[in-house]
Amino acid sequence: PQTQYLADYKRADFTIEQVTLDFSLFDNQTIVTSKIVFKKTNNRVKNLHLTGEDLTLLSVSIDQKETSHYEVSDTGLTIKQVPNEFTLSTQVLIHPEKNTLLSGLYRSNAIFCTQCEAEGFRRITYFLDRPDVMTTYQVRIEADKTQYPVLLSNGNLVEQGDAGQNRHFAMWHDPFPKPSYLFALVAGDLACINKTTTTQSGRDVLLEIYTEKAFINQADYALGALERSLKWDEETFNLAYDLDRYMIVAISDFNAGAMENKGLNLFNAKYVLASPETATDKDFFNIENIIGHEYFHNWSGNRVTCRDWFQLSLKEGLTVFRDALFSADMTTKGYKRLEEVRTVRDHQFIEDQGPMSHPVRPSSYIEINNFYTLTVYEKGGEIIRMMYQMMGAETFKRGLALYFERHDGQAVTVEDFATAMSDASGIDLTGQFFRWYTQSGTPTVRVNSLYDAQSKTYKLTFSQHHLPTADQANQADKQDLVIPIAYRLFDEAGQSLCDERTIVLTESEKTIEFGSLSKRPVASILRNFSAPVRLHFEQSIDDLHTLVRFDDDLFVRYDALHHILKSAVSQLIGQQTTPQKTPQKTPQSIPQSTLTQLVGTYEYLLTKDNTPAIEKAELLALPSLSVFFSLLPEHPLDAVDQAVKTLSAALAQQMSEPLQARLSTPCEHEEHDLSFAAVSERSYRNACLQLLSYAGDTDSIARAKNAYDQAQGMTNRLAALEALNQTQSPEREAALSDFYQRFESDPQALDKWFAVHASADFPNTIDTVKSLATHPKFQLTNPNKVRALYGTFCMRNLAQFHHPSGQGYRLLSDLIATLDTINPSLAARMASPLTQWQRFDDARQDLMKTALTTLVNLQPISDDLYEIISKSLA
Ligand code: B3K
Ligand code: ZN
Repeated sequence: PQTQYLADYKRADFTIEQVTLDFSLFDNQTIVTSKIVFKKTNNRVKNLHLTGEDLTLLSVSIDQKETSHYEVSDTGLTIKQVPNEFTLSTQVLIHPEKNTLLSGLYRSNAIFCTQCEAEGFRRITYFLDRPDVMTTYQVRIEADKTQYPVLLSNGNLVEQGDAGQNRHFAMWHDPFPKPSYLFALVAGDLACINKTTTTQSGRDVLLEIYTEKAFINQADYALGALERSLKWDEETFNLAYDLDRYMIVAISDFNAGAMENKGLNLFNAKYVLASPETATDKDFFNIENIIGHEYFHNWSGNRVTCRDWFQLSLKEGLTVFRDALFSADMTTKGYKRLEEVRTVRDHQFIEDQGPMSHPVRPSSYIEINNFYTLTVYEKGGEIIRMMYQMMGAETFKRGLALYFERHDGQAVTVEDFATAMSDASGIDLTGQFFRWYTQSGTPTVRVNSLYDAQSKTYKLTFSQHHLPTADQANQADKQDLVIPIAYRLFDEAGQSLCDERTIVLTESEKTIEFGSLSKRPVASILRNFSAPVRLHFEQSIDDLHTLVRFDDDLFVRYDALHHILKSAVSQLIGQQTTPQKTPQKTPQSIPQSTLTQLVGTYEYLLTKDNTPAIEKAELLALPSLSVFFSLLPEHPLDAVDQAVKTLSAALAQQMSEPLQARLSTPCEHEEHDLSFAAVSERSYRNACLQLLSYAGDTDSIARAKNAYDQAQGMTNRLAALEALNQTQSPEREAALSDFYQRFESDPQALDKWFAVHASADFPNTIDTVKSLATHPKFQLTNPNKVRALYGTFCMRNLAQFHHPSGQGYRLLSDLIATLDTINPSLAARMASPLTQWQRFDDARQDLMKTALTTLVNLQPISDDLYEIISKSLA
């Protein structure tokens, strides 16, 4: 496999003036005829090289004359001695009906659809399949009338009609020049709902959602979310939609979450279809967020796109940040921010530590699909957030406006973005700050505090530290960054001592001093997670409790609570590992004082605190085993697992009364009510139910079963099922079989059924997973099913996946080997749990590496999988 380097970028030798595509769709083959107008950008160039994969070439002509001056290879077509300007016509035959890669043109449940980002268009026809070659598309689609009554492509419908032999055609024209990765086509028997909305300038836009007929009654929420997205982007950034029509199509078999093709978004059905019976409030939240994200790409991605794929974060980081602002406006800032914090700290930091660590703008790759990562997306979004934090909302808006004004219609680089933002703000983002884009790894910020009672001064010293990473292995590769750190001081009763301020750390160490403090203050640092760093700040347990109770920053409260819980878990592990002559018989227990203080803080949250309910729920939710395991890297998984279980059970018992009291108050909202107040109430109550369920006693089983039986909507039903899933009880079995009967024919809801099985922390779960893999509703060709069953087991069921026998690793490597022949991009993604072997003990490391070695020796092996596995063994 070949490595691509950013440093090798060269602009294309040809521009494409326009393209006309004709698709003749049949059940057993598709013929694609293309007419492309090329013009040399450099007259010394002789040959034209086009990319193409899995295409059968039928004919080639130049300016209408058939030619034989060409060479075909596995990766492309080279036309020899071409004129300076000419029209190339090719005809190729492709097999969408056999395409299980879900890249290029493929069929999903009898619907023809496309996925072209990043390099899927080359599987449709020979082309300059690179994002800096932009052109206008005219597309004709012809297919059987009965099977494919709906024929869609980008832009405007210009003509449709009969084509004889029970066939029909549609012709689409997209007036906006676009790169090939934004091309889309859909043909199928689809139902549609629509709505007309009006832009601020008074233009009508037709919004349409298409789905399989059976599910069209689950599309209303998505349509509403789309309308809210249009409105929000105009109100917030003054960015309006630019075509007369915006279409979204829900597809069952989809590798990604969704795709922002110009005027014709394709979505994973999971992020379109939802009803209160089949989807949770969290599903609705995700749908709104992703609909927003793809819509916002129309400006940050489509109108201004990437020069090359190394610049992927140019569109993704920016759009992640834009969708975050949107979702925060639709819920609360704190709630949305915690969701981001979890993604970055619990997952992106792990990516940074592992074999695939890379900067937000990578400088090399083998397979670009492997770089649609948390680093490019989420850390990329964090970089934009830091710009926003440093320049303020208004200046940020001006910067964005300048960027779009300067680069509309262009394919640009991350530098172009940083330059526009610098020019608008007067803050230099192109120098030291720019290292955030080029340096990999998670910085550590250490904070030391010193209070001097005599002089009544308090000093905070901040320092930054950067460790080598897999891709930048020398300490010399790591330089100091620009790190905005928001902070505030409180007294020990939680009274504020100053307003929030931000220190921008540019040097390796810096001290700030506060005067006139008659007592040692409590510092609230890295408020709102103002930079994607690990914070090392030793605070006393009392200070942490003060912050949890009284700080007005949800992130700091959440983080302080995690530190308290971590310390309790670590105390428990300390007891376990105390050397003893005879094996420990007495059950471990948390010191009473620790427990009392913790329970006091939880009771405060439940009864006295007036935080919005949806945020309270976040505080009440105990961190997962995997979070504790990351917080306590010095301890083996098994010890952490044991201690977390002890802690959870103790808390559930101690908190039983106040939690039950909270749950006994009647609900104020109907279960099908999707208003923010109703969602918040449900989240809070379910957090209480979940916490109670850790007791695992007969009472909590009965309570959860009762909640399951009473449930009308999916939010409450799934919460109850997850509570029951803590115990191997007949009640759990009964609920699971009820769930199956209800949702047998709803793929999204059924995915939850697979996932609940796979997440159960029982020794026999692995056998359940194996047997569910042969269930008639399970399909390896459907990424959502693979992720629901295997993804949940291998990525979210730490204790069972990492069973010391290594059977989990074997299960996963067998799966990956099979998947690599079906869908390499998915296979490569599924490999991530194995690539993290460095985090585990020696015995597990050996077993994981054995699994990886088996995989790296697969013959054949895809580039996707090879890159991930070989890097993790390097
Ligand atoms: N741009 C697409 C992701 C495409 C994934 C290709 N492997 C969705 C998004 O980020 O909006
Ligand atoms: Zn995106």
